[in-house]
Amino acid sequence: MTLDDIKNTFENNNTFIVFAHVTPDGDAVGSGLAVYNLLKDLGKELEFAAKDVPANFEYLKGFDSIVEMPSKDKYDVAIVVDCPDYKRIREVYWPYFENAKTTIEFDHHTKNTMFADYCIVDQACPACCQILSSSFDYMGYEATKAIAECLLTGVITDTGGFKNEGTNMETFELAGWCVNKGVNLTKIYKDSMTTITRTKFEEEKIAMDRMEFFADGKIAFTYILKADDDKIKTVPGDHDGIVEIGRNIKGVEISIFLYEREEGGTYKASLRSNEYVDVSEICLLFGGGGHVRAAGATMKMSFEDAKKALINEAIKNIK
Ligand SMILES: [Mn+2]
Repeated sequence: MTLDDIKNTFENNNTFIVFAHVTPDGDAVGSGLAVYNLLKDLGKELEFAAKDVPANFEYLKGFDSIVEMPSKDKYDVAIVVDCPDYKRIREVYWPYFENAKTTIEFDHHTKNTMFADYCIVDQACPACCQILSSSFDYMGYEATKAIAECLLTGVITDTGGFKNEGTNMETFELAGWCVNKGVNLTKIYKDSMTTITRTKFEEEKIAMDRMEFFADGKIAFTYILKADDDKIKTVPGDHDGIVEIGRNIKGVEISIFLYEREEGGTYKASLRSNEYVDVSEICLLFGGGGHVRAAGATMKMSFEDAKKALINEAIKNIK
């Protein structure tokens, strides 16, 4: 079985590099650090490379060791977590993936391209951290408390605090197991989900103020521009979850949040749905993807074109 091969790969190599998707969220950071801590405990030489990691995950072991760029030229093994295609890790990381002797991926996104030598992919799983938990179990590695904190962080954030579709018995079993291990669920829930930066609060106010509705209130749309970020002095992670504001409004099926990444025409779209629209299909049209109820895409076009294209596609999906 693939996990036996992965265990062999873990045991028989020395240098490892870990990557996750761009603009990492709690599941990406939790997954990356869970693998990092596991391999570190096995005495391996490794790095987890990521950029724009939200500071609210600083309580996780290994957070301070995250590097923006890998320090070696080449690694025996490259591991990609929480990512449907290695092209969705930062472009500067692609060569490290391509030059590794062996590649491994753990993921739960739809339309995963099975891009590694060894792929552990379960689209029905609500968090990559949940896949890692069962994978570690199968391989006979018992997670330490520090690893349990990483796993719980990913599970809490990707399930929206145990409420999103896909949350299942294994999710609660994992949470229960973490609590039993001594993990402080209250603190992790607060740090990863409910406590927000003052700058994020300011962004949310703007996003709420700009909320527009289409298709009889079934589509909610809002946005943040680079000028807003500059004025408020936002930090990585401040845009996370703003799309939920629209989804939580009664009657809304699709919530769209658009934010400007770089001045002059790169926008990140985040989409959420409540009951029947597969937003990953909409995002796929723009080169993105994700999950049935949560997806995103990067759009290189003007703000007006991006807004129009997204709303048009959303309307087509509304019943
Ligand atoms: Mn995830």
